[in-house]
Amino acid sequence: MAYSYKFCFGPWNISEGIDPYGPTTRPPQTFDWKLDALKKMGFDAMMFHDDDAVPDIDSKSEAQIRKETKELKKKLDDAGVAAEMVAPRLWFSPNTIDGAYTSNDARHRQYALDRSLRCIDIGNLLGTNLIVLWLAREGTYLRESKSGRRSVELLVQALDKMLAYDKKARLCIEPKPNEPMDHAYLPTIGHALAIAQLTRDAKRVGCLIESAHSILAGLDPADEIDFAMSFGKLWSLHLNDQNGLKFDQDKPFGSTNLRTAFNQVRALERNQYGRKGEYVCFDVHPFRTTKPEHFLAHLENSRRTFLKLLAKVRSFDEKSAQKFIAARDYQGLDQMVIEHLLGK
Ligand code: XUL
Ligand code: MN
Repeated sequence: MAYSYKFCFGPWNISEGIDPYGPTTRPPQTFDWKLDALKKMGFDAMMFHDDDAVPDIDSKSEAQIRKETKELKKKLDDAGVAAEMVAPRLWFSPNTIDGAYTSNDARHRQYALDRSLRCIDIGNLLGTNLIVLWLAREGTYLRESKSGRRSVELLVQALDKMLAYDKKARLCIEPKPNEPMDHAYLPTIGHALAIAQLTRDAKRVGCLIESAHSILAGLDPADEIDFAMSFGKLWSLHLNDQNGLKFDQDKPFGSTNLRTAFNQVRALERNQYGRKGEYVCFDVHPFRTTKPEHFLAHLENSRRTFLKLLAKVRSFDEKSAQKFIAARDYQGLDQMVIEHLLGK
């Protein structure tokens, strides 16, 4: 029997429209409003940065962090919503101006590590052992300011300390090739899976694919999905869309390229993504022009597009496709895919 997928998004996906050249265009909403919206829309889980779970986390004591996390867990339980993952937000603090795990300042590296360990604690209290690491500022504007070799060593040290801190924690690397930096040390899924092999427990280091990040790396996200899933390493997913090699756009899933989106859903189906409890998360943002009354449309639309593409994947005429493939008639196959997507 065909199985169904579970869906997820984060509080930051109900965003206010600020960009580097203009202010917000929609009023902020409270966390409770966002959780209520998620529940009403019938999503299954919420993903968190550590400071989505505990705002102003750096100014709070361990005891206060525990208290607030437990309060959040109660809210989630009451709403019947799971916490999918927790990610340390390592890119806002004055301590991470020169990067986090690879900062040239040992005190700042320690800050990044301490914050990551607290993030594991928060995950445990929220009922998830999945820790997502998007490294943001681990790149450098100036190649000569850091040694790439040393940075890899520092990254491995940080991963090892997290793995040693909690034997159940699973570290999920979310690669992105650029933005906010021009380059990153872990730009692709290949890099994420390779660095896992250098750690003390490679089995507990996996990855998260974001469609836009793969596209920014010049790769096809469907190929990244097949690659990661060949290693059993795709533990989370941020579906969205992206118009070429520009800034990260976090457009609704399928917004730019329906066929690429179709192929991502196809890769997920062929690899049985979700069978081990993984969620389909949408890391999408409303367009800046979106009015407050359409605040949630990008999330509903992303799921709607996903489900419509899932129906297209499941009704794809595999037999006819195989005939075209056997005859090396890829022209015919191409048109068949286009007409299938266009519908009657
Ligand atoms: C940044 C990005 C992040 C991560 C979580 O491009 O995608 O929101 O998903 O830290
Ligand atoms: Mn993401």
